[in-house]
Amino acid sequence: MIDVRAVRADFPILERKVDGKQLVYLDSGATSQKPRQVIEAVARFYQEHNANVHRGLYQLAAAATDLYEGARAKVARFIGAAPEEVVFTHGTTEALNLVAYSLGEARVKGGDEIVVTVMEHHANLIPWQVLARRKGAKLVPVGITPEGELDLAELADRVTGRAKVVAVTHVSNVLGTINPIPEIAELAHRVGAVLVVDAAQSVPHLPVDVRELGADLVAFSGHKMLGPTGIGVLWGRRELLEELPPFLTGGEMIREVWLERATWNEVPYKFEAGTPPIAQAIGLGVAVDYLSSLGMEEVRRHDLRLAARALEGLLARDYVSVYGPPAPEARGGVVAFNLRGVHPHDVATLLDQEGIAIRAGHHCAQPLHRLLDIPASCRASFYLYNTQEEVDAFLAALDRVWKVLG
Ligand code: 7TS
Repeated sequence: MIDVRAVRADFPILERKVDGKQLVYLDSGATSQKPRQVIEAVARFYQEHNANVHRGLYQLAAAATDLYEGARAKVARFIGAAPEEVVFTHGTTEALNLVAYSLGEARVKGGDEIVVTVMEHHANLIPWQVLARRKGAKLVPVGITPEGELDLAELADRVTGRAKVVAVTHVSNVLGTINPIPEIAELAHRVGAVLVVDAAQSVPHLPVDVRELGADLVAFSGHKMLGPTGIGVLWGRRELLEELPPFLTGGEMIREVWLERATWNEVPYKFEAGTPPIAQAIGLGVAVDYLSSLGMEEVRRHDLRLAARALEGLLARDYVSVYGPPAPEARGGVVAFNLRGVHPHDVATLLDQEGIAIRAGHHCAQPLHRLLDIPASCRASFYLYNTQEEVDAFLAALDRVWKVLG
């Protein structure tokens, strides 16, 4: 079991007051807070080791390169991958843009189909829209069941021989739904399609082994898993990464350059043009150490306990509508909801006056909100530093909001 008191002592921001009230941070789905181990590692890099990587012949540059590559090895171990399959990007969004561009160049032509779901974050939708338009390919959306789970029967129908790509989120950032990726991988691979998984909400919260997942390309962000902003990961099967053309071009990603042409570096460097986010990658390595020391099974158990308590409390209030599966085990650590007839922005604003930070809006999932026939929703999301008392404080505060606005 996670010793949440000990964990909280590692997160300096949690001591902060908001308008004199103790901060209750329930927006880790947007970005997580950072333990001092990560904050100190980033500061230490700039104070003691700062140099550019992969080019300097002096000791400082060699140390910086070792730290950067050491972080890659840690991230690889964390997801059950080989280091050369781990590409550092600036975040999930950049990783998915890279994939849509490069996969588009290598594998997609006019008339082909790209299967997406209605629960995608815009980061796993717009790049595919742009690719479809560029290539004259067709975007094929898959819906959800009334319970808020992916409609697997519809997915099986949609993934035909015309599908070149299936792009799906592992965990919905609104519904919380955990999608059965191994099952989806089988459907995709049966027709020779590539499976791209947006793992931005899963790698921070669940034990994820990319081999067991069965996907071909997996993207996630450091800042949602205790790491710094500006660092993300694209994992890909080595053969596929080798086949794909580069996305960004320039320094670092080349082997040899003439005035009129160039050859590409080996993977993963082919996809890391320019100076990478060095301090951020090192910070992510320390974040991964932190998560590993607690154990991702324990992190999952802790999130689940909190989300289950929140879900139970929300479902018991007749003035609340909850979106997504009613069973907590079917979900990650996010719970989206609305108060009957109350605008979600008003809910978030009143909770903020009590020091409680939740997110309200469309959470970069407008098509999903349109389908649910709501303009926006409130979302509480939990992580390893949240407590049951915080969940209870949130529920009690909601009752007060309802008294004022209901
Ligand atoms: N995919 C999913 C499922 C996400 O939840 C997010 C960020 C992204 C992609 C994009 O990640 P980024 O690091 O490149 O921005 N989600 C959210 C959220 O739910 N609230 O703020 C950001």
